[in-house]
Amino acid sequence: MIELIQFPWSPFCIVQRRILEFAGVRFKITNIPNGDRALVWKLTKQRYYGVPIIRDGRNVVFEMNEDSQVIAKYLDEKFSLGLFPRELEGVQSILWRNIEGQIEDVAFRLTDIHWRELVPVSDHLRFIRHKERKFGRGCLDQWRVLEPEMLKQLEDRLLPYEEMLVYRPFLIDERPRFVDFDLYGMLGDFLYTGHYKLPLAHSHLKKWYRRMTTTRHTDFCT
Ligand SMILES: N[C@@H](CCC(=O)N[C@@H](CS)C(=O)NCC(=O)O)C(=O)O
Repeated sequence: MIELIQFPWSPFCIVQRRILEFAGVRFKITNIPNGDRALVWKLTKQRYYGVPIIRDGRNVVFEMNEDSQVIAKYLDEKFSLGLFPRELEGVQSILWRNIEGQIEDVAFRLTDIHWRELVPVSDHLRFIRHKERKFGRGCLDQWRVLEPEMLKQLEDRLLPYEEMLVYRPFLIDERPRFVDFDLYGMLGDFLYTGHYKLPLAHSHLKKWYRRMTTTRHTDFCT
């Protein structure tokens, strides 16, 4: 059985979890503390410390760089999900850079504001140290101050996606492609704490999000 190694509010982990659910296969989730990547390090033979990774029998699958989609492509091929049709490759590549850049950048900060509710006490020190080394001293408190501004920024950055969904049930096609799962993961992270809702003005996006929560590959078999 496929094993997904993750922590539950990670946007990138939500992407792969939803793809596995969409595939309709049984899989196992192993949660690790954000600050302890020993299992990932061991399984990848000291080649990777990020999440998610998946283990599928003897195969351990993980990303090669910031823009690779190795795991999603592995699952797509294994379960013939149709997430990466060749004719959509270019447009998907441009979109996922925007989704994992512009959208993720705001979403994860808004979630991290509530880190005390998410991170077990045993992991507090490692969590703060990791964030402050990457984003500077006091970053989590600064993000709290910037919360209203960041919410507005997210709403603005989501407008193109809302516009795309006026005409189609999914972002670029009549059925979900990889970018739908990618955006779903970033928004799943944003919604994870329960402190936020999707922007009221983006009504098509809200309906799409609901659709994306339950959609199954079998809904689209011809
Ligand atoms: N492009 C990668 C990004 C994965 C990623 O950034 N994961 C974060 C957690 S959300 C991580 O583990 N970063 C490394 C770290 O925290 O040390 C993917 O799609 O999996």
